[in-house]
Amino acid sequence: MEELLRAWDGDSTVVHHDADTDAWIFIAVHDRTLGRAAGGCRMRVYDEPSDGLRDALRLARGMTMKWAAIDFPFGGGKAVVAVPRPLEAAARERLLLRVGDLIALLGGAYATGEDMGTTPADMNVIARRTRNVFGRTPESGGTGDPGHWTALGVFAAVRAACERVFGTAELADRSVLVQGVGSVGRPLVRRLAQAGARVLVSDALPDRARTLAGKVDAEVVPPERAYDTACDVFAPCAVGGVLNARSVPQLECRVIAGSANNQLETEEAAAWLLERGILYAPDFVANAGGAIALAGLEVLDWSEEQVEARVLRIGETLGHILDDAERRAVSPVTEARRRAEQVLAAARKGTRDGAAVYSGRMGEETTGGS
Ligand code: PPY
Repeated sequence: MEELLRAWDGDSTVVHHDADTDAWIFIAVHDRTLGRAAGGCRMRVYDEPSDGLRDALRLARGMTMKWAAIDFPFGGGKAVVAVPRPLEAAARERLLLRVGDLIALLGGAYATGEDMGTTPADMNVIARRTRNVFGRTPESGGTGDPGHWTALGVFAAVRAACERVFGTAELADRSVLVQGVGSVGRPLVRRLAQAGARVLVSDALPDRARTLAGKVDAEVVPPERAYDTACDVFAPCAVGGVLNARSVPQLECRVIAGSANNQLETEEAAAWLLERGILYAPDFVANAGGAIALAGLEVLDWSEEQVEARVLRIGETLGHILDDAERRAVSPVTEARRRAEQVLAAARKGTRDGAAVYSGRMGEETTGGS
């Protein structure tokens, strides 16, 4: 953990060990140039606590890129709760309250939300300790699971990428393999099927894949065949690190666009994809729909129509990135990073207006919880 923290280029990290559950809580605040840090809270079992910390640090950096890529007034941050085993309800609740206490302690520097392994109901629990929470249930005043918004953005990205590669954004008869049919993969599959695509679904939980496939007339691909099954578009919507030295040589697709965070295991994977002629839509651009929706609906006072229009613009943004990447002969992810870094650099120089637009709904802790 010392090594990871030393090598990290971020702002601050909270590390907490919970004696009751033997869980670790990591809160990583990567960059606050554009505003207060915001990003989800992931909960899962890791082999080692340090794997949880590594995940938090990488995911927080990804959020810095994501907010900058869409030019939203937030900084990069993420929380990871590394549990030793799935917890029973009471222990889980106590642990989430602890997460809330730590977020409150940060005094508004970081706001959380749901992520892999957490739910809107979990956000309600965290909200008992801090106001800096996105995505509570609608009954509790939140906007709930943003998964369908993320899916809409990925859908727009798939269309934009197909337009570049196949000359048309039309998805009729295009084959799309969706890896992971959770809260984003499922609505994405439905949209793709509606657009006439030939959908292939794969999930680590085979029942989940089979059930959905039956409903939308999709084909089920076993998890171990997700990489070498021929398709036009591969959409990773589950875990990160799926594009690596083992998977890239196997891929039989022309386009990669999905919702998983940190799809590239290492930087080199982007170059390998470029060499193989596979168009990779940078994850932090393609999957920004959830962040846009949470920020738009819960802080910026946007209507659903405004959110929808902004999420669909992910397709245009990606189009510009792909054009410029081609012109500069770099990978799309290199170009997307360059643009994000430009937004951050302009903000650091103070040449852009009003970065800290953050309504009174979140921010400094005033209530002290309950
Ligand atoms: C993500 O896009 O990966 C997020 O974590 C989205 C988000 C944004 C703001 C609060 C919580 C989650």
